[in-house]
Amino acid sequence: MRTAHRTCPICDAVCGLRLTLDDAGRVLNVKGDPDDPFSKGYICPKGASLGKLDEDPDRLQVPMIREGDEWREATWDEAFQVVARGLNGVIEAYGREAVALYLGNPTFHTMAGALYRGALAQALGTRNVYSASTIDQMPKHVACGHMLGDPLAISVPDLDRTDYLLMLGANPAVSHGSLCAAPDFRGRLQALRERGGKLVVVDPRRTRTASMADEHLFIRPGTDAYLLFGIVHTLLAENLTAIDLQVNGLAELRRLAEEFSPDAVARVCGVPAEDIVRIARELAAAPTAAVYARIGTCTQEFGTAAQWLIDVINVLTGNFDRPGGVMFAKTATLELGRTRQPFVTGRWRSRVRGLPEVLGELPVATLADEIETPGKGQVRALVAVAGNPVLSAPNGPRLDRAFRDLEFMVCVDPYLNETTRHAHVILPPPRILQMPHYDFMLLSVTVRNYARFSPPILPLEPGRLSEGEILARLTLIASGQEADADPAGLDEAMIGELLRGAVGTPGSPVEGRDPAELRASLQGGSGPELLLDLLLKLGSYDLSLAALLAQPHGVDLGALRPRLDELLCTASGRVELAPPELAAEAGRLRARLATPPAEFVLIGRRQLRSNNSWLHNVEPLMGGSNRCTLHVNPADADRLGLGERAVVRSAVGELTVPVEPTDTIMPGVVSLPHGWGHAETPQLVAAKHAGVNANALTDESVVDPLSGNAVFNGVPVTVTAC
Ligand SMILES: Nc1nc2c(c(=O)[nH]1)N[C@H]1C(S)=C(S)[C@@H](COP(=O)(O)OP(=O)(O)OC[C@H]3O[C@@H](n4cnc5c(=O)[nH]c(N)nc54)[C@H](O)[C@@H]3O)O[C@H]1N2
Ligand SMILES: Nc1nc2c(c(=O)[nH]1)N[C@H]1C(S)=C(S)[C@@H](COP(=O)(O)OP(=O)(O)OC[C@H]3O[C@@H](n4cnc5c(=O)[nH]c(N)nc54)[C@H](O)[C@@H]3O)O[C@H]1N2
Ligand code: SF4
Ligand SMILES: [Mo]
Repeated sequence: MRTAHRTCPICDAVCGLRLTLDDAGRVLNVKGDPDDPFSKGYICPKGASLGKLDEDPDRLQVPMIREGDEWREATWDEAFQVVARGLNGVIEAYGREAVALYLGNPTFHTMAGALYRGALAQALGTRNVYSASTIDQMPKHVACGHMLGDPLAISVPDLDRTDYLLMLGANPAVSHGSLCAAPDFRGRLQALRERGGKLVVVDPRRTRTASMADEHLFIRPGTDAYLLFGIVHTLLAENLTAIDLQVNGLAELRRLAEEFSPDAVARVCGVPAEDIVRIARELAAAPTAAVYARIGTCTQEFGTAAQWLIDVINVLTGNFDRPGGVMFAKTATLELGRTRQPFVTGRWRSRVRGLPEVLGELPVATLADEIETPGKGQVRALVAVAGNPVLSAPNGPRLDRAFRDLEFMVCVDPYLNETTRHAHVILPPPRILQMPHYDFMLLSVTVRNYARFSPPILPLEPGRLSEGEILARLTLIASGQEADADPAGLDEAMIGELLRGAVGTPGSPVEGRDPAELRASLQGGSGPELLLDLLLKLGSYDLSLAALLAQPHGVDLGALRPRLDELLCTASGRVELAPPELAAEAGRLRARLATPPAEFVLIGRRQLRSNNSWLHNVEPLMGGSNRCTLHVNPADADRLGLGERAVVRSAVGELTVPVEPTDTIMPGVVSLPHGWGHAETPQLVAAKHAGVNANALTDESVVDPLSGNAVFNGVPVTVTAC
């Protein structure tokens, strides 16, 4: 028996785990790591099942090649040769735009994903880059980009110090937090209340988080921007502002907020005007306060407007970039991707619908259009890494059909699933325990500054490729090299480029040094580890891979400190409260008031023992409340005469689903979890608990226009008895 430590890679909470393994490398149990200074032993049922997930017999062990309907195992060399032929064939026949790239959610969690996503996109040289960002947080990037100049400058609520937390469209008691890494989020919320603070939750459902709050307010789905404008209106009308930053656009903001009085917005959002006024006053009066919002407010028609108004409120109340308000983490690694160029979107547009590029990506809501619509630039091949868009993207069934017509598709994924079954080649990453782990992305949104590196717990079997090597080889193929090109070549190129940039950057810890000598001093057993060592050495905490290896439980780097000065990069040098792109949303909000509300709207929900589409093959996590049912308010269920099952129809699809009446959901709203719909999967456990694909109902033709983000909440539907 032996003990090993590792960060959990499943959700955003970055919990430290302590695993016990037998001599054969089997996981005997998984517990929270009590010595982790950040998670302090916290673990959830998913983390506790990491061993079962990792040892799932349905995980692919070797590359798979599909010929017609038949799958066969292949060697890595053969698989990469087929990939090279397939991609080069499409590129030669139609050009690089004919290849699309889709990067799924786990590319934000794995080292390989974080380090090679950019290189792979660049090597493919296509504008058809898509990712889970446009079905998740893209509105947040756009709002931060316009207000602060930096789309990656995402603040988090200072959970452990705030006196008042207004939370919209997030359910961290189930999701464990998102764009806010805080292990034991629930415990931190309890602590907030125990120290006399107040928690207010705004959600169309009385969630687990709402039921532990001081106050829960139902809101009509998709209308958060109205509610938030009502709060802004009140803060300005009652002179409750306490702005302590250099801002621009206050007069314009005042003009925009004029028409969104609490009375005017209450009719749309369903939150009573007196509550809106009271919350505005409470936010202003609290010693410190933070407004935090997540997926419920992003995946809606006014997603970007909502993200904008949230930070407007944080600024107006004097809670932006200060302890107890919202703050910015400072990562141990060099902050990459901060170009300090003015933030612009729409540098190119999608071919069919003309949707703007954001952060180098196009909206996944238009991927099917790009595959199906003939003409120059039509997508004919797809590289999909760690994603399951057939279940996760709007109108998934249309993508399911579109993928069938691709001339070539390669997936990097451990499973044969609803998406990867359309691939010609699947390249499986090794087991989770065979991969090193460092949260490049998530450690930029922690509620304390923190770092932790986990070396691989188990060695790779001879001949098995790490995920880093898989992505590096794909990148090399995409850049025109041979199928057997050495992945180390890419790592050296990336290290060289970073070093050359760093030695020439004034103020860098290695300014003026010799790149060759610095390269020689790097340590690490793989490309990703060498890159991590370098990025730590270029960071501002004087850390290295060796230093993190010496602290296997992680290092606490202190409470968050104000640092807007380092991040703000608008042309004016001020926080923009009413940038023109966002200000224009007021007009769209006004226009929308004329549309009569649908009788029923659909929203999603997350489940404690699930994670998007890929944990349903783990037996210990199945059962209990982890079922794909339609939540309906009992009054609605009675009125509609719903029995055990109902038929739900939207503009794009129809589903028959089991009904679960519950008064936790507001009347006029129904909720279906996403990630289900495993009817045709070879994963044996998941197939027994198939459920239906909620995204058969979500409409890919509707997006939040500024970010291109998909709309999963507030989808008009009809519900009838079955
Ligand atoms: N257990 C579990 N954990 C997860 C995941 C999972 O699938 N399962 N997924 C992970 C991922 S990828 C992410 S992005 C995070 C997301 O983390 P969260 O953002 O916390 O996600 P949800 O639990 O879906 O919470 C969204 C809430 O928004 C509410 N909502 C829906 N529509 C509206 C609306 O119009 N307005 C408002 N105010 N609320 C609305 C929903 O009822 C729901 O309670 O969770 C991560 N963690
Ligand atoms: N209706 C509705 N739809 C939603 C949402 C919603 O709230 N409602 N939420 C959206 C959100 S927030 C997100 S993030 C997206 C997620 O969208 P996707 O990222 O497209 O979907 P996932 O289900 O997370 O799929 C992850 C895939 O990665 C694979 N995988 C797991 N671990 C690894 C690994 O280590 N390496 C590799 N290469 N692959 C791995 C899994 O097998 C799975 O196929 O879904 C979105 N879809
Ligand atoms: S909360 Fe998230 S990170 Fe923590 S153990 Fe659970 S799945 Fe893993
Ligand atoms: Mo997500």
